[in-house]
Amino acid sequence: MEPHQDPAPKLSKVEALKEASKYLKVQVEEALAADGTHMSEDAASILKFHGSYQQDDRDTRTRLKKERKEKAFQFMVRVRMPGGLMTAAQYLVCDELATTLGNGALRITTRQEFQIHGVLKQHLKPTIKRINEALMSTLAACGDVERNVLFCPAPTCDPLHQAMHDDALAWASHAAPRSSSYWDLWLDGKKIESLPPAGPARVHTTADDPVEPIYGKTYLPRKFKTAFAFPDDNCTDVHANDLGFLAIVEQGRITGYNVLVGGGLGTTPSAQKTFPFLAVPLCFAPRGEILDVGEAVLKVFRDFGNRSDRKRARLKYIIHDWGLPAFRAKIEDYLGRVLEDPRPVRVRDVDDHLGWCAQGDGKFYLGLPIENGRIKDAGPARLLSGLRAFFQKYNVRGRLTCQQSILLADLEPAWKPEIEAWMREYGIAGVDDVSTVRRWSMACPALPTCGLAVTEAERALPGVIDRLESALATIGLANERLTVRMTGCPNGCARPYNSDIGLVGRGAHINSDGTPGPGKYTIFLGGRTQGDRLNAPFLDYVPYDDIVRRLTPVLERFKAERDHGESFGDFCARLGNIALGGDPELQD
Ligand code: SRM
Ligand code: SF4
Repeated sequence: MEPHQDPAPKLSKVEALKEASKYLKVQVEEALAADGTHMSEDAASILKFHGSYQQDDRDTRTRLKKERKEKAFQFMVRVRMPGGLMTAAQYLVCDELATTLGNGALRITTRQEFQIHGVLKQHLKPTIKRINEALMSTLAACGDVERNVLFCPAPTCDPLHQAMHDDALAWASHAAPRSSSYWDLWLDGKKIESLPPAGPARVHTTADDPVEPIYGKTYLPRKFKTAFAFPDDNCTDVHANDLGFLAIVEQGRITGYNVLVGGGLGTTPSAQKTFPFLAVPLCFAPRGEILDVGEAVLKVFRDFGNRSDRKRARLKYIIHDWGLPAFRAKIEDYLGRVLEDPRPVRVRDVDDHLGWCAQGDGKFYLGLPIENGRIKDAGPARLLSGLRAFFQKYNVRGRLTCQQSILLADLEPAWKPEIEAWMREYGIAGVDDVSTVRRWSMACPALPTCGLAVTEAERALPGVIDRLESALATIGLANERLTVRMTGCPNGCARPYNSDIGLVGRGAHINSDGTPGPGKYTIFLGGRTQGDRLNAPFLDYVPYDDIVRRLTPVLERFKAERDHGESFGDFCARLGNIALGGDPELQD
């Protein structure tokens, strides 16, 4: 279909709010000046652009309602960290804020950021201010803008990692909002840049705005996500992003990138117009042209994305509705030149960067698995205290991965015994202490913080993994690499739709005391660990306690019938979910 716009679409409410915010300011300024524990929905909508979500503690919701009290309002603050990079000092600031003004835990996200939950309204400003003083930011960690830019966090000293680091940071700067509202609201007008200043727009169109030349007054129709990846290490899950840069490596250096477009996983099962989609190759761009091509993609999304129906306001729907050739023609139109065809390259593998790894400069980095990204003290496992002690002692860099783990960089070989003693002292698990299936699993936060959660995820997945570990050991698959990803609703925050086994919250379960229980899940099978194939629904509304029982026969068949070297996801995709005992009604 040719590109077209609905002649007179009724704009969604958020569009009017963005316009009225005067570049992201008015409603938040008023809300911060007012008393009270929370802000209006309108102000909370604009607050997202500043990196914070208004939430409430859902564990106490039913009780408080019965007692006719207001919800336990609190805010989640997301710290933007391109590539998950941080210094020891920055880690310690996040730890201090989580401990003093948050709920006592830090949460590594699937997009290489920290989230601090449980911040009260009166503590929002000191929290965000402190983050900026440590040369980090929360600007655009959420909202209808380019989000945190992902790239390989491995601190490997080679020209490839350095080139990707430079390119990704250049893009992150270029795509950052330019309005000064952020500094006015949180830093009393004192500008602190955590990224290099953005510079002028490069792809000029008549719609360019003097304050926000890329975004304009109403920013993007919806969130927009970018990742950089290597074909032999897709650790950023590049295909799940609106915009992907897949490195083309020739004679030991990155000459450019295959530009991928249209990835996005959010879906509403009751609305057929929504679906998960993996990014497809658009073109090849030499290194020097990625800012132009990226900006053209952002601007086409800005100008043609759906601003009346937020459920359909992602780049993937433009590409689906127009077709890739028409989309590519529009990008060429914005750029004023013809694009080169993509190179015949696809992702081949993923490295989670865990364990001791040589950096290439005589030093090592240590990748620690953090179950579901939650850094907290729990009984003998004192991860929060342990990492604090580590960064107080060693002034080295840290990195966050898209698998919700942390890398400790720049370690001298001679430090290994004392670091291993530190891990024992604080009960911190190394990669050899966790099973393969736990290592490759992820869950989103879901209850009690996420306002959209239907079921548990982060608090429920460890129990599923316990049972899966024993099933896999019995079947003889204990060392099999397969990704298990659970979310508390179909929005896909832990990227369940391209994993080997996806568990997506579908039906709420209410305990006798009125609190929500683990719930029922849709099981998806047949994705790929490499992240470049969607899985398909296998069974729907499976009660939490039945998940592993329903998976066991499929795992047994895999063990008995797999082709040589075949992965679990490939096996499921080859046989199809109906042949594996799946519900035929769920298949298209
Ligand atoms: Fe997400 C909304 C958590 C990565 C798709 N996501 C939310 C909110 C903010 C709920 C809300 O809107 O009120 C969740 C906050 C929960 C909490 O209490 O912390 C939330 N999303 C997360 C995180 C923390 C999950 C995690 O386990 O780490 C991830 C934060 C990443 C970051 O640092 O920015 C997170 N979210 C993702 C991803 C994965 C990715 O980007 O690689 C996706 C799928 C990819 C995509 O965007 O399509 C994702 N989140 C969504 C959606 C569905 C969007 C859509 O197009 O339909 C929503 C709902 C929405 O935006 O309305 C959402
Ligand atoms: Fe919340 Fe759903 Fe995202 Fe989980 S997948 S964090 S429940 S929006």
